[in-house]
Amino acid sequence: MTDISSQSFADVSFLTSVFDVKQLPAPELPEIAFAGRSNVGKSSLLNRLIKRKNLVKTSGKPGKTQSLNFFLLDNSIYLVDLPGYGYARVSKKMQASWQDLITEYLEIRENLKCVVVIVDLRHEPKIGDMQLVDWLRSNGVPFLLVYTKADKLSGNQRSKNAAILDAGFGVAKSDRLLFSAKTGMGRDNLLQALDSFLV
Ligand SMILES: Nc1nc2c(ncn2[C@@H]2O[C@H](COP(=O)(O)OP(=O)(O)O)[C@@H](O)[C@H]2O)c(=O)[nH]1
Ligand SMILES: [Mg+2]
Repeated sequence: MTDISSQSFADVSFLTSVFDVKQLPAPELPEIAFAGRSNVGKSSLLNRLIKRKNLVKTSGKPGKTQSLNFFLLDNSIYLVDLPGYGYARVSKKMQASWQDLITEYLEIRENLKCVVVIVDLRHEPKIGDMQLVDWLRSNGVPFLLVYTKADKLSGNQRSKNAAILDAGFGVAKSDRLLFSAKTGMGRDNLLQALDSFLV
């Protein structure tokens, strides 16, 4: 049994970028994937999680990540930064090819324990997020919702917005958590929640 909350995070390294499922590393370790709209704060969340400043590249250029980027944590767990979706300025054709890659990956990846679906706490559920959650549900892929950028709202607004997102996605309070890459809020909760997927 592997868990993530007891990892030292002493050893985290970039492993590989995958542009085609044929390039996927052998599925010999449990894997957690991170998905979200471009610019939602996915790279920032990953860096906060692994206690690194910028190992996962954050960028001002949304829609840049076109590959599945694999990181190896303490020789025990693969963490995968999935391409951001929903960026209007990339062509339809390009959006379709990313979607194909992500869908194929999610369908075939036998060691995938959980997809962390990251959404912005400040906004209402967006169509791309709803589609992803619906797809994960109907395909039986375990997922966890994380509402990020919580530092940008007051306590009151946080609960209000979280309730709107819960209703939109049809999840219970226990199926999601609040996070801030800026302050580190929610990191411990996230690690603990992920443990329950890794058993
Ligand atoms: N205040 C605040 N800003 C954040 C947070 N997470 C990300 N950001 C900012 O949002 C922008 C996009 O972040 P990035 O991690 O590159 O998003 P990605 O495209 O989803 O990987 C950057 O300017 C980050 O500094 C957060 O929790 N709080
Ligand atoms: Mg990113």
